[in-house]
Amino acid sequence: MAYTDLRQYVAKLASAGELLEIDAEVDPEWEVGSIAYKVLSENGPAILFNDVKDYPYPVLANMVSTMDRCALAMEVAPEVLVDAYIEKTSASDRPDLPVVERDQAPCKAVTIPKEKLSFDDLIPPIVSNPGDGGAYLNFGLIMTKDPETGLQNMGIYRLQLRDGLQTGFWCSPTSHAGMIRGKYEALGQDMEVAICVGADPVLYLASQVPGMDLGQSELEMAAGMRGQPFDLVKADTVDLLIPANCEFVFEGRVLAGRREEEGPYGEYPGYYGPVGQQPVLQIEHATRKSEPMFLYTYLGLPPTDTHAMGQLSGEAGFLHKLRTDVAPTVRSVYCPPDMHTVVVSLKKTYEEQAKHVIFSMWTSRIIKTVIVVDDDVDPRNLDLVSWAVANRCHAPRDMITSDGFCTIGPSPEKYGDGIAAKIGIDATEPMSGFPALVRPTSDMLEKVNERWGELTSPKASRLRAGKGR
Ligand SMILES: Cc1cc2nc3c(=O)[nH]c(=O)nc-3n(C[C@H](O)[C@H](O)[C@H](O)COP(=O)(O)O)c2cc1C
Ligand SMILES: [Mn+2]
Repeated sequence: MAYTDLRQYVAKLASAGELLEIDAEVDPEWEVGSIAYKVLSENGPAILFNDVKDYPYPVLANMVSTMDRCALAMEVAPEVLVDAYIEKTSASDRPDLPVVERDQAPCKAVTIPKEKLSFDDLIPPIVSNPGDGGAYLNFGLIMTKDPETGLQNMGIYRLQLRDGLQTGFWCSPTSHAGMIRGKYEALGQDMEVAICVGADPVLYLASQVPGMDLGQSELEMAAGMRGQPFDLVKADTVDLLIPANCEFVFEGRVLAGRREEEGPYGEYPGYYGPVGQQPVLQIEHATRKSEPMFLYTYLGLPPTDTHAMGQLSGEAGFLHKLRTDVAPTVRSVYCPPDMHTVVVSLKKTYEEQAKHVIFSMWTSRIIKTVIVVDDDVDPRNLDLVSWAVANRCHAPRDMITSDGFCTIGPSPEKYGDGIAAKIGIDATEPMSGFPALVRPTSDMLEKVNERWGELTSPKASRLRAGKGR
């Protein structure tokens, strides 16, 4: 059964042992981010902050920051997560998106009267990292509409909170929202926006599916991934559809031609992004559930929600691409959570195949480093991967670099206007011949496996203990 809303997902997190509830009061200015960072760096659970200082509602953090939690979000077993993601994001028959009446929409249970509208009562002023240029609303599903086609887009863009019910609105010019905003700017018109905070986590995963065309609907994608229709409702003051079961809705306009200083902001490479002149969003209307829960994501060094969602979409997308473009004998793909590296395990069927894998992965704008290993190496086992690089890679022959690629992401290592270099490491054995590997034969290991129960029985352990070992 698909999740109806964020609270149902939180209940699932709790029953799966994936939730830490913190009842003590915590400070949004430094403590929420620090706690989220600590728990993430220990690969810990999602966190429900029940008492954020001076804020009336609970705040959920780190909701999909591991592949296991992404699997919970998609309601599949972790072992089949990547395959399920490939299948569901490429499925063509997606369930409907029924539009429900306004009074049936839980997200509109409470409308905040205009004269009482204030960020203070609605948004916890969380500063993720000490060098950030202030508090941000950073995990809202942001709806916009292409003024030429009328088609709606959904993505996540950070919003720097300011006085006067205004926020910064930074979106990369290569994102759909960036392209759409450019169209409004050219028309000299404000851009209508609806920000939906807290919903079925599948909507968040769908918002990050890469490679979609401008105009392709992330909402439809989400319905497909969820395998069930979900309800939408018309926003009150802007011409956009929003998930009926989200926790908070903010409606407003990005002001044509206006620019203000935005940033700095701790970005996913683990460095602060620069201050820039960015567009300004004016919030004019807000509604909420009767008992809403806010949603926050820590951003900085991996792992975070951003890295886990990138890891999932990367592994799925790259596995699919390599199996179709290069070879069906690509065994598996691992994306470490830095967002720019991919390790591919391949059963080579001709000598140069690893190079073809490298070039295929270089065509992705996000990938900088490609490591190819043989199919006897689990790409997730970075110790074995580095063993393969040490023993199977002859650098002058097997390492290739190339400069001058357009790339995405705010890594400080890039130079010029988003230009970066790429590296490929072929750590596969040459097919022309290599010494035999040192290890027991598979026959020997199979026999050991057959005896495993006997070898590890309590009696055998006692005998071992008796020998003083
Ligand atoms: C937590 C989080 C914050 C993000 N913040 C931004 C942002 O501020 N600006 C941006 O351009 N992309 C941001 N992204 C990435 C976009 O949401 C992502 O590229 C999305 O697919 C863009 O969708 P679109 O191409 O339909 O606009 C963020 C992603 C996550 C997970
Ligand atoms: Mn889009």
